[in-house]
Amino acid sequence: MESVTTDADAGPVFRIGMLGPSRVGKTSLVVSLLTDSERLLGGTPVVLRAADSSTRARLRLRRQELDGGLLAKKFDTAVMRGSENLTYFELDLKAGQATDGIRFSLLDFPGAWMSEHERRGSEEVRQWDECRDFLVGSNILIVPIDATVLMEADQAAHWQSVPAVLETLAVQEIAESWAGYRNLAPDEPALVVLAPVKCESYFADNGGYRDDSQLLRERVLDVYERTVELIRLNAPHAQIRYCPVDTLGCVELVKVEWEPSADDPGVQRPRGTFAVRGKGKISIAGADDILGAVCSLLVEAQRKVTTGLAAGHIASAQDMEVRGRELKRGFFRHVLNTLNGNIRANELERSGELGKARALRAQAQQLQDAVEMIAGRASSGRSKVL
Ligand SMILES: Nc1nc2c(ncn2[C@@H]2O[C@H](COP(=O)(O)OP(=O)(O)OP(=O)(O)O)[C@@H](O)[C@H]2O)c(=O)[nH]1
Ligand SMILES: [Mg+2]
Repeated sequence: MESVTTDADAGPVFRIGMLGPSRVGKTSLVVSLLTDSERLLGGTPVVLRAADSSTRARLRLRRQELDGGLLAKKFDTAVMRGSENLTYFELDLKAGQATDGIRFSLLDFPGAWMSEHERRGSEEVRQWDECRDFLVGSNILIVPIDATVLMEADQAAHWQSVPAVLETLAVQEIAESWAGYRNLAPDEPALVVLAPVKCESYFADNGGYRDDSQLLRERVLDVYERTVELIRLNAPHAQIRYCPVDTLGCVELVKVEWEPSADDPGVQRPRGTFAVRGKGKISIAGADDILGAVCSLLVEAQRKVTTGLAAGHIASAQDMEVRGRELKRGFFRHVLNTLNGNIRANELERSGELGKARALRAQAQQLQDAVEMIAGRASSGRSKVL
């Protein structure tokens, strides 16, 4: 029992990697997921919070940028600054003032690193290697896809540029490695989310004028067909979901210009200009489906722990030298600790601190109830299990 406490205390086990090239919408999606979680968790005693001050500061900065763009009433996808560093968002899902919660570590990085050009310095190469290791070892891989690239391509030259603009081969290669790695721990949660973003003009459910959602889905599934196939082949247990998101919601695409890429001869990149609709109030759509899918994974992990299905896995994971230290640390032990709250409560009971033990169990129960409630909510109607 002792080693359980030590392992879970070692830090976050639930890892989420954002996988996508430059300007595709990774950072915006992270901010949307966290912003929308406030609404989704509203009415429950549970909060999803930045777990450290640098994560808090980064989120605030990004929201200010967004608000500024909306106040200016015009939204150019090239105006927002891209990420410059590898960034870990450390997040806690917890009940009220509880000290224990479910810790998530989410990685965001400058997507330009995926385009392996020759001028890269050694530090960039090192950081990209770190990213790749994290992505391959995560439980959840979120793949933001720029919907404007797929929906506004209407000439042969545009379509020829799509693989380079979306870096589909690099995405495919990492997703394949991820699936191979996940297959070494088939009991552990594994989820890939294909998440088209910048979808405002293709859905009629969030202030948009027309519904091209069917075409968007067809195009995404067509372009990422091989990626989905490779995940299925290498990790048959992994869930794959399609979850289109509007991170802004209150904008309409008014113009797209395909411009020659400065770095890749022959490649054209779309530059979209969005007009702000109405009062310019952000209206995130679809992010709740991603949060719901994450909560479903937690519920499933909890079920495995309580029915003892994970016990064999915990034992066998110790022996697997091939898997990284992170994976061996034991996903299920962490879930056991946080969702049950039992281990620390037992210790407190033994030392006579019954009031604290009771509070701890109540918090763990609240967290579990909220996670189950979110997992059980109906989807927005946009998402689909693939
Ligand atoms: N209209 C609209 N614009 C979006 C959406 N998501 C992202 N954008 C815009 O797309 C641009 C790029 O978004 P980022 O989130 O910075 O993209 P990124 O993938 O983090 O880019 P790098 O940091 O360079 O890798 C920004 O101008 C965003 O405002 C969306 O859902 N709708
Ligand atoms: Mg970014």
